[in-house]
Amino acid sequence: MTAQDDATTLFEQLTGQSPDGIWSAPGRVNLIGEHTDYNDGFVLPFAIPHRTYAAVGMRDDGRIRVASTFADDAPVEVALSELATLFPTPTGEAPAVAEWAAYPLGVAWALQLAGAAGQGVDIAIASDVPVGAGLSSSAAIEGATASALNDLWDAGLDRTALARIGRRAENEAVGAPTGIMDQMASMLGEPDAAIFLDCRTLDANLIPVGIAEAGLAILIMDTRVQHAHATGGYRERREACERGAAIMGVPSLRDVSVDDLARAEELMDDVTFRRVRHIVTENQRVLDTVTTLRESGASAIGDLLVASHASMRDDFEISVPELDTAVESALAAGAIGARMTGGGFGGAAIALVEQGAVHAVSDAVTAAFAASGFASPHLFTVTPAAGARRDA
Ligand code: GAF
Repeated sequence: MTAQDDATTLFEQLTGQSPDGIWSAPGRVNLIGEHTDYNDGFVLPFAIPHRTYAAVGMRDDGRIRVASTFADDAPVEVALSELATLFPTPTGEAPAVAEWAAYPLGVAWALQLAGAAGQGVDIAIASDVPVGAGLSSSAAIEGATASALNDLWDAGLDRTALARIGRRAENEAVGAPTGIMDQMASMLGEPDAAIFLDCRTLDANLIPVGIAEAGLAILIMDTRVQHAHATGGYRERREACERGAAIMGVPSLRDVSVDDLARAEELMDDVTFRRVRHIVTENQRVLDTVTTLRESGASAIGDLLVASHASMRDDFEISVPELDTAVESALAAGAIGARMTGGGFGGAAIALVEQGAVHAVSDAVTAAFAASGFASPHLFTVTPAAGARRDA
C-alpha cells in the first residue's frame, strides 16, 4: 500500500465515504544554507520523492476533523468557528490539541486569518516522509492540507502565499519558531532542480542540479536521532542571531557581510560571534554553491558542503556525534562532500557520492555507526521531486 492508498483507506474508515479529492506535498532536503532562512538569507533546498497525502471530503456542519495513520491518538474534531479559540499557542506552551493535529488545524486557522472560508471538512493524512529526520515531515503536512483547503474553499492563494500559511501554522499553532525554507521547498519543488530562495524577498529560482547527469547521487543518512524545533536549541540559536544583528545595528544577519566579521568579533561575546559567523559564511557558501553548480556542475560543490558542516559543528554547534560520524565516514569512504541537513540536534546528513560508490559509502557509514555503538542509520538516495499538487 502506498501512502496515498493509506490516506484513502483511512478516510473511508473515518467517514464511510470516498474523499472528494487527494492532495499531497513532499518533504525536502537542504543542499546548503542552514539556519539562514530566518535571518533573511539564502537557502538551496530541493523537494524529495517522499510525500504526505491528505484525503479530504466536505461536510455540511461547519466542523473540521483530522485523522492520521502516524498518530495513535483518536481523530481530533472541532468547529471551524472554534479554531480561533485554540490558536495561537502561547510561546513556550504545547498546543491545546495533540501536536500532530495542530499542523492541519493550524493551517485551517491560518487560512481563516488570510480571509479564506468554506465548508467543514474531514481530512485523513498518511505519509512516507520519515518523521523527526530533518526532512520536513511537518512542512509536507502543512503543504498537503493548505493545497486541499485552498482548492476546496476556493481561496485562490498562490504557492508562496500557501507556504506563508504553512509557516504561520508551524510558528503560531505548533509553536516552533522556524523560517520559511521548508514550506517554500515543499510548495515549489520541481524534478531535477533545487530552489535558490532569497528568504528576504521570497524570490525563488530553480537551479538545475544535474546530479544524475554528473553520475552522482545524494545519499540521505538518517541518524534516527529524533529532533524537534519547538524545543530549546533551535530557539536559542535564533535568539543568538537576533542578538548579533542588534549588536551590528542591522535588521537581520543578511545585512552583515564576510568583510564585517572582524568588527563583529570586537563587538560581541565569543558564542554570539560564532553564531553570527556561521550565518554570514553560510550565506556566502549558498551563493558560491549556486555559482559553482552553474559554472562547473555538481561534482565541484563538495568542498562547500564540507565547509558548511564544519561551520555548523564548530560555530553554530548544532551537530551531534551521530551526524559527525555520518559525515566523516562518508567522506573517508570517498564521498565528494557531506554535511548535516536541516535544523540539527539530530536528524539526517547528506552525502554527494559517485553513483557507483553508493553501496561502498553506505556500508562504511553503517560500519562506523556500529563501531561507535550507535543505532543503525537509515540510508537511502533521493532525487529532486515535484512540489505540492492535487493527485486525485
Ligand atoms: C528547520 C526549519 F524549519 C527551517 O526553517 C530552517 O531554519 C532549518 O531548520 C535550518 O536551516 O528545518
